Amino acid sequence: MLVMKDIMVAKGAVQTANPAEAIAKVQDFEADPVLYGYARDPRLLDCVAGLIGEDLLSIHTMLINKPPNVDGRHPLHQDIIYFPFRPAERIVGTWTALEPVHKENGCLVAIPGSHHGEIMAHEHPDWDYVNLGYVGVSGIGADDRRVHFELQPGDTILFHPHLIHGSGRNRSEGFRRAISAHFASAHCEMTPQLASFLPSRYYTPVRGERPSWME
Ligand SMILES: O=C(O)CCC(=O)C(=O)O
Repeated sequence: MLVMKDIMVAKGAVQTANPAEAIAKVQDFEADPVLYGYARDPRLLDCVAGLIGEDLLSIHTMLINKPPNVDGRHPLHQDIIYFPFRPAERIVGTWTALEPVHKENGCLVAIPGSHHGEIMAHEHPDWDYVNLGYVGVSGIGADDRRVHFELQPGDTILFHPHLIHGSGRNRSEGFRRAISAHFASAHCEMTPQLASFLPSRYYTPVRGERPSWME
């Protein structure tokens, strides 16, 4: 499990009232039965299987904690750049609100139709504080085509890994928490060259057949 501090807290630009306000993300929670219960939930897997088939691997998990008082923006990006699996059509991301999310607390945003586009070049945005590993599509800024996903707890988005998405600042007094996972079909190819420069992750069969490269 990887617990990521918010960059403003890590750099001492913001003092926190309690430890929860210091955390930006908890990644790779496969070893935690409660959190990982999300990625194993049959209701979620049924939706995922409807898009990419019954043989499923979970390839990334994340609790996203956007605390108040920090920048916390997530630049507009495509998740495909983080995964060594292809084709992209057989990867899907899920993102579930854990509390009401809206413009004020920095809900998820996305550019409609962008999943039809190619993989784009990404760069670190020119912001004063950007969390480690957060990159955005080169030159994109806050694109006016973006739409906001205002959701209630439990509402879940499923999205293509080419979809350009991100999130804004949390301007509320409270947290903006969400839980998220990515899944790939067990019939995807895994590209060792790509895998070699990406962080190592848990690739875990969660339904159906295992991929042949795991045998
Ligand atoms: O929940 C958010 O603020 C955006 C998260 C996201 O897009 C990501 O971690 O790739």
